[in-house]
Amino acid sequence: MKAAVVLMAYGSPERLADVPAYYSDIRGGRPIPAELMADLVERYRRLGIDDGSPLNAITEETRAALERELVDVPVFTGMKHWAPRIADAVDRAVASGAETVVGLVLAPHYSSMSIAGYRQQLEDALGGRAELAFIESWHDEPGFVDLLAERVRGTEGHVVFTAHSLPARILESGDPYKEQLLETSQLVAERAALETWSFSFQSESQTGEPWLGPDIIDHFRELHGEGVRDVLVCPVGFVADHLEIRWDLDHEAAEQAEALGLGFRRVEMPNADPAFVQVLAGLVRRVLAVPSEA
Ligand code: FEC
Repeated sequence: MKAAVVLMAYGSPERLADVPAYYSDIRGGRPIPAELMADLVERYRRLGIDDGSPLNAITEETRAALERELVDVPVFTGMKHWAPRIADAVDRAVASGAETVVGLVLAPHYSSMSIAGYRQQLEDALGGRAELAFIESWHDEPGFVDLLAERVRGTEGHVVFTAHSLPARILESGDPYKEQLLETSQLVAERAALETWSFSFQSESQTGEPWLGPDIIDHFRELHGEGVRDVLVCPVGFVADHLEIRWDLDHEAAEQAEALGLGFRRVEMPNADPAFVQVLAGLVRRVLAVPSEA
């Protein structure tokens, strides 16, 4: 049976001039207040995207490494909000002769407001042309937990696990997102034998409704009030360096920590680390029921 992988990522504008079209795609056509647009353009400018988009480059590096690892299963990148689109990746997978398409998202936790959207785009594009093997979530994958545990083990700081916030209304429909995030954090903390850790959300958007909290900025204030003096931030809901890491954490959260007199460090992201690529390859092999070579 011939298979191909559609490796899905959020996607990022390639240059500053792309930001309005990219933001419109994220908003699904809903109007964007001018000040929010200006603010986003400024964040990307300060990130230096005209010299290269970190996320798109890392996604390509990860794709190529995964394809080498899988040997005879081609891997095509599909972005949720930028090019190459998920639909283009699906067309290329089908053209490669795949009878089964594996859908794998570079985000470990399921939510109706994140992974379900990737799945919808993939299913619409596939239109029954091949069998779909979609990996819904991999938040408790032992290799992923080990990889994060390696990065926090032995720290003397208080570990703050983080993930992208979502509108709080997701909890009313029994969405597993928050539960899965706490499970990953708990598993990593146990594996690394951490003495002190907590979880907070980050990167909330201004959409006029309540989002899941606590937000990391408020959380730092609480921790400082409790006597914590050093934090090590470990994002569990993202796997690559991008705007939400390099701006929201390395700039905004770090600035807040400095104002409080809190020592701030962040773990390295998995990016295209060979150990992380092994984790992804294991997920694909399992869903295709191909035995691991290891
Ligand atoms: O580096 C980059 O260029 C892209 C960084 C990036 C990642 C990312 C991941 C997630 N998001 C999730 C949910 C939402 C919801 C909204 C929303 C809005 C934005 C905006 C930008 C943006 N997100 Fe994102 N997200 C990234 C970037 N995200 C830019 C728009 C400006 C802003 O609000 O700051 C609100 C949409 C709306 O207004 O309707 C909801 C979730 C993830 C993690 C899972 C995943 O990676 O798919 C959940 C990376």
